[in-house]
Amino acid sequence: MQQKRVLAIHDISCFGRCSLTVALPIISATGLECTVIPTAVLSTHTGGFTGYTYRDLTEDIRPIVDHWKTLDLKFDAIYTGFLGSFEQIDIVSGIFDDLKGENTLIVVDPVMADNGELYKIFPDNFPQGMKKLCSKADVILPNITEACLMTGIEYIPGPYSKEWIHDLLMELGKLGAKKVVLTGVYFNEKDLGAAAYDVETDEIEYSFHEIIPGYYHGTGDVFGSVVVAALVNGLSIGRATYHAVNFTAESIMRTKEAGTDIRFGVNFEIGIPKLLKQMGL
Ligand code: PXL
Repeated sequence: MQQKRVLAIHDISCFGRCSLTVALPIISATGLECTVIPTAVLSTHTGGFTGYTYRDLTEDIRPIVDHWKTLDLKFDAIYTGFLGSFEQIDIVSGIFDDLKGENTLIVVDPVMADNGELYKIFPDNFPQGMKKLCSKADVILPNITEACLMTGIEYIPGPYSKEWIHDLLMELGKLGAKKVVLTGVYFNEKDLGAAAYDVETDEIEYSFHEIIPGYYHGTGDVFGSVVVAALVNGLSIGRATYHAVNFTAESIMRTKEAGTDIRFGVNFEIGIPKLLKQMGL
C-alpha cells in the first residue's frame, strides 16, 4: 500500500507547542508521511510571550518548492496554518497551484485572530488575504473570530444561538471551500465544540465536550492536525471533527490538571495512542 503524504506549511515555534511541533507528531503518528515547509523560526509563539526571536524564511519557500518540482512529488494533502505576511499568503497560494494534484486535499486554517481580536502582529486588512487563500481550499478551519473577520459578520461573544451559527456557516460556505469546520462553538455555558459543515450536501454536524476553563495556546493547531490526519485517513468531516474536539479537550484537561503554564502548549502527546485506537488505526 502506498503511504499517504501530507505537506504541512507552518512556522516552527521552538518552544510552546503549536504549529509544526504539533502538526508533525500528530500527522506522523496516524501513519501518514508528514513533509514540512517551515515559514519562520521563532524562539516561542507570539501568544503571551515577549522578546521572542523571529527568523523569517519567506525567501526559502519558493526554492524548496522549485527543488521539489524536479522530484515529481505527489501530495495527498496540503495543510497550512500561521502565515506571517501577505507575501507568504501569496507564495502559499502559488504552492497550491504548483503542487496540487487531482486528489490533493487543501486544508487552510486561517490562523490570525481569537476572542474577537486580530493578533497584534497582523495589519487590519490581513483577513482579506486569508479570505482569498481560503477560497482555494477544500476545507477551512476558522474559529468564530476568524470567521467573522472573513465574512464581515459582526463578532459577538457566546453563548451563541443556533440561528447565528447557522448564518455564519452559510456565509463561510460562500468563501469557496467545500467543507467548513468552525471552532469555538457553544450554545450554553457547559459545552464547547465545533460545527462541521458540508457545503455540498448542506449537512451540519456538531461535536461538543464539556468546557474546560482557561485559554490554552496551540490548541487550534492540535485540533487542525487531528482533522487533517483523520480526513487523509479516510474519515468523514463529521468524524474528523468529533475526534479533534475530544482529543483537544482531553489534552487541555491533562495540561490543566498538571498546572502547566497556559502559554506552553498542551500535553497532547500522551493522548496519541488512544486517538489512534478510537480512529481505528
Ligand atoms: O497556534 C497558532 C500560532 C502559530 N504560530 C505562531 C503563533 C500562533 C498563535 O499565536 O504566534 C508563531
